[in-house]
Amino acid sequence: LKIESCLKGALAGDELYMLYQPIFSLSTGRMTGVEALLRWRCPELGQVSPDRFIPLAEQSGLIVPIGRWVREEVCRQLQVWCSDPDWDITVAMNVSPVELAQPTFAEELLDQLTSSQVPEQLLRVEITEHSLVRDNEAVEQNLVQLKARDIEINIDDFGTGYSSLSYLRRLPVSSLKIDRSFVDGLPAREDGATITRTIIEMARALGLDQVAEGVEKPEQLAFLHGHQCTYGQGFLFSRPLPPEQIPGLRGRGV
Ligand code: G
Ligand code: G
Ligand code: MN
Ligand code: NA
Repeated sequence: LKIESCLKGALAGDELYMLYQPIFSLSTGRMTGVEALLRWRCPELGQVSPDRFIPLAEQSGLIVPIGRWVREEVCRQLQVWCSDPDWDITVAMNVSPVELAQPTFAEELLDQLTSSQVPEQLLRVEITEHSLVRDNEAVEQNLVQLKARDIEINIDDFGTGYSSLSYLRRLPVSSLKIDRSFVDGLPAREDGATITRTIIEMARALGLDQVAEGVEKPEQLAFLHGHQCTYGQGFLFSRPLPPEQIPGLRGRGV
C-alpha cells in the first residue's frame, strides 16, 4: 500500500529514470543494441526494484502513464544518440501486457516516434509470452501495426510462459530472449543446457535471432558460442548503465 501511494508521486516528481544494458553480437563481439530498463528512486523507500513496483502498477492501472513516460524518455534518448548520423545501436523497450492490450498502444508509440524523428528500425519492443496467453485482438493488431512500420518484436523470458508456440508462426516476432533461469546453470546443468540448445535451434530454424539473458560466466558464453547463439546480454558483458556511458562502448569488442 505504501509503495502504491508513493508510486503515484513518482510520475509527478523526478524519481523515475532509465538505465541501458548493452546487448552484444556473439559472432562479432560488438555491442549492437541496448535494453532500456526502468528504475525508481523513491525519496521515502529508497531504490525500488521494477520486479516489485511493475506488478503493482499493472494492478492499479498506473502502468499506462508510467509506460507512456518510458516511451517518451526512450524516444528522447534515441533522439539524442541519433544526433550522431552514424548511430546504429538499437534500443529494446519492455512493454507490459496491460499496455499491449490497449487498442491505441501502437498508434501512440508510432506518433511519439514520428514527433521525435528517430529511425523506426532502431526501436524494438519486448513483450513477454504472458502477453500472448489469451487470444487478444488488440494485442495482435498492435503487433501488426508496429511490424508494418519496421519495429521488431522480441519475446522476453522465452520458455517461462505457457502459451502455445503457434504464435511464432502467426505473429511478426523477430527474436527470442532465452530466459536467465535457463542460462544460469550452463553448461553443467543438463536441463538448462538442453532447453537453451533447443530454443537456439528452433529460433534459427524459424529465422529468428536469439538473445541469451543473464550471461555472467565465461563458461556460459563458451556454451552459447558453441551453439552459435546470435546475441548475449548479462553482467559478463556489462551491467545496465546510465545513457551517457553507452556511446563509449561502441565499436569495442568483448
Ligand atoms: O532491470 P531489472 O532486471 O530489475 O527488471 C526487472 C523486471 O522489470 C524485468 O522483468 C523487466 O522486464 C521489467 N522492466 C524493467 N523495465 C521495464 C519497463 O520500462 N517497463 C516494463 N513494463 N517492465 C520493465
Ligand atoms: O525480464 P527482463 O529480461 O526484462 O529483465 C532484465 C533484468 O535482468 C534487468 O533488471 C537486469 O538488471 C537483469 N540482469 C541483466 N543481466 C543480468 C545478469 O547477468 N545476471 C542477473 N542476475 N541479472 C541480470
Ligand atoms: Mn526485457
Ligand atoms: Na527476460
